[in-house]
Amino acid sequence: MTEQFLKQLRFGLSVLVLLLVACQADGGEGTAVSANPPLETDDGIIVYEELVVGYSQIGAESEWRTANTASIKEAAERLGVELIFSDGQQKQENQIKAIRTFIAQQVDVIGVSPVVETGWDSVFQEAKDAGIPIILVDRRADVSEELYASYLGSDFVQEGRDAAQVMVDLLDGEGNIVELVGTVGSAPAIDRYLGFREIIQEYPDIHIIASAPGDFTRAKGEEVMGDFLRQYGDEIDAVYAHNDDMAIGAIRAIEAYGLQPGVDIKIVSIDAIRDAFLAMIDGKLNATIECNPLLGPQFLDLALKVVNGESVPKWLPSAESVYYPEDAQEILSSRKY
Ligand code: GYE
Repeated sequence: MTEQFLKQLRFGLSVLVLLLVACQADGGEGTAVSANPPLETDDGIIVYEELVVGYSQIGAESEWRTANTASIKEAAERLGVELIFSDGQQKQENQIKAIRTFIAQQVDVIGVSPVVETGWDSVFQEAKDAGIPIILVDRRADVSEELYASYLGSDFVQEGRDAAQVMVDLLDGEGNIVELVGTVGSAPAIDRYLGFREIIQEYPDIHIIASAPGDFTRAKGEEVMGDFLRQYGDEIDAVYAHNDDMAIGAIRAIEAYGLQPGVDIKIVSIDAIRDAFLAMIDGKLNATIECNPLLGPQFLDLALKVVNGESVPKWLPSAESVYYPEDAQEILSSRKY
């Protein structure tokens, strides 16, 4: 009887031990997970300090881009967000690699400013399959809406229309324009090209006599404007540059050619960086259309909303305006980029 009881007790104990071991094994896994702590606070709401964000930036082609990068880094620092930042050096393949690394690192959200519009479907699908939302910042990608949570950025078509309207007024409805196009295949280059033509086509005496890529850089803007001048000389009445940096390059080329930028050749560009205000004060640039690069705070606000499952708009447009030389001096002091 006693032996029978002891046997049962031993059996019971060994079951208990087995159960404890099994629980511990489970707990062991739990410990491994908590080394990489789950996001939620006690009330289930994720806060900035818990957020891990991967950001794939295009590079550093312009002053706009430098201001954009600084804004994202500063906002992350201020809010306590862990930011893993990658510089794509103008190459889509580098950006795709960065996104794949972010997926492997299991970040909470991926922000990306796509250098060109197309070719993102597979890598965005990989992020979606891994449950990591993508937020497009500054530039749109040509993918289906299910592949990203939101797009934060400007209306580039409208910027092109605004630039054209200003140009029509400057030229008084007639003249020859040369165009410095941004990075080939990029959303702002495509849309600024189209928006500009939408308006210009209504003016039969205005002609776009040449259009070539200047890659959004000063150096290329200067080089291409030099080519335009050698080819068309003083037939050129105006330059439309898809960004201020290329306009500043064009100003140098026009001066080297012996003409007066802003006077002999009118210039309209986009971004509204500090140097554009300085060029307007010097009378060398006739107008700049604002494109706001200070997207850091809005991006992280969106990121937090997305991980908390809040609904966000598919497109959050930035607020922008047009600036002219007469206001340049006054506005310059308050410019943040
Ligand atoms: O206008 C240009 C830059 O994507 C809106 O990229 C941005 C553009 C900006 O390098 O200066």
